[in-house]
Amino acid sequence: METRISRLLKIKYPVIQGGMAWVAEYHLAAAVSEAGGLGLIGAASAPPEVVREQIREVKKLTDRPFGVNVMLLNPNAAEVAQIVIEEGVPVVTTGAGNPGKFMAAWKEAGVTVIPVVASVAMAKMMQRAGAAAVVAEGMESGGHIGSQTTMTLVPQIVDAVEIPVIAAGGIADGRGIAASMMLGAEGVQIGTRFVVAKESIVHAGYKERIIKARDIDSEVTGMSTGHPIRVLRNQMSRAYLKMEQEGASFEELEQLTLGSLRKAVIDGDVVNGSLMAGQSAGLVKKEQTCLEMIEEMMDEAEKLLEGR
Ligand code: TUI
Repeated sequence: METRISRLLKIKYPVIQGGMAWVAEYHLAAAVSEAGGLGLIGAASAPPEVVREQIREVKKLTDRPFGVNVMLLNPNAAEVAQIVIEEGVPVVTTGAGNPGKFMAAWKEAGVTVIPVVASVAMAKMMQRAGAAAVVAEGMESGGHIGSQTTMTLVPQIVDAVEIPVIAAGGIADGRGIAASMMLGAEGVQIGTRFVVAKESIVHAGYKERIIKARDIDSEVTGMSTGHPIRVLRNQMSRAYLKMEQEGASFEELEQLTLGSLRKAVIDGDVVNGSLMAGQSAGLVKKEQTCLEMIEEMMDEAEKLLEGR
C-alpha cells in the first residue's frame, strides 16, 4: 500500500511500530523494519549510551529504515536527541511532550521528525515547527495518553494540517488500518499487538495477559497527576488507584510505580508490575512473527479498502 507515509519513510507498508519503553528494543525494531514497516527503538528513560548501543545493534540486523522514539519526559532527552544525530538515525518520533527545542538541530541533520500528538493544537504547532508528519494518538493507546479518542482525533487533525497523519490508538488488525485510512490517515502506528510478537523480548507472562485480555481489562491510572497511563488491571493498578483516591501525593505515587514497567517486561511480574497496554489488547489473540502480523493486517486492510 503506497501513501505519502510509505514514500516519506521508504518502507513497503505504512505501518510504524510504537516506541514502547523497555519493549521497543533492537530485536523488535529490526523485525518490524525487516517485515516492511518502520521499527523503532524506544529510548524512554534508558541511559543515552544504551540508546546508542541499541541503534548500532539494529543496524547490524537490518539495512532497512528504522527510527528512534525520544520520550520527552526523560531528563536525558537532550543527550538522546544528539545521539540520534551522531548515529545517523533516519527517523525520529517523539512522545509525551513538545519536541520544539530539538526540531532545528534534527532538521539541520536531515532527520525526518514525526511527533506523536494528542490534540489538534499540538499537531498544528508541530507542522509549523517543521515536522514531516504527525502521529495522532487516541486515548485507546497504552501507556501515557491524551484525552481524545482515535475516531474523533484523527479526522480533526487530518483537516487541520497538510502534512500526512499516522493514526494510533486502538489499531491491531486490518479493520483498524482500513478504518484509519477512511478517516484520512496515511499510515498507522501499532504498539500493543507488537508486544506479543515472537521477536519481542517481553516476558511470556506479560504477553499472556495481553492475549487473554478482554475489552474491559485496561484502566487509566494517574489522572490526578497529569500523567494518565493506560495499563491492564492488576494488583498494582488497583493499589495505585486506591492511593490516588485517598489523595496520595505525586511523590508517593511515583515511589509506588518506580521500576514497575521493568518488573513486568523483564521479570514477568504480572501482579506488581505495570502492564502498559492499549484497549486493543482485547483484539490481540496470538503470538506471531512481525512479518506474519504485518502481512495479515495489510492483506485484510487492502481487501476492505478495495471493497473485496
Ligand atoms: O508517549 C507516549 N506514551 C508513553 S510514554 C511512556 S513512558 C512514561 N513513563 C512514566 C510517566 C510518563 C511516561 C509510556 N507511554 N505516547 C505519545 C503521546 N504523547 N501521548 C500523548 C502525548 C502527548 C501529550 C502532551 C504529546 C504532546 C503533549 O504536549 C503537551 C505539551 O504541551 O507539552
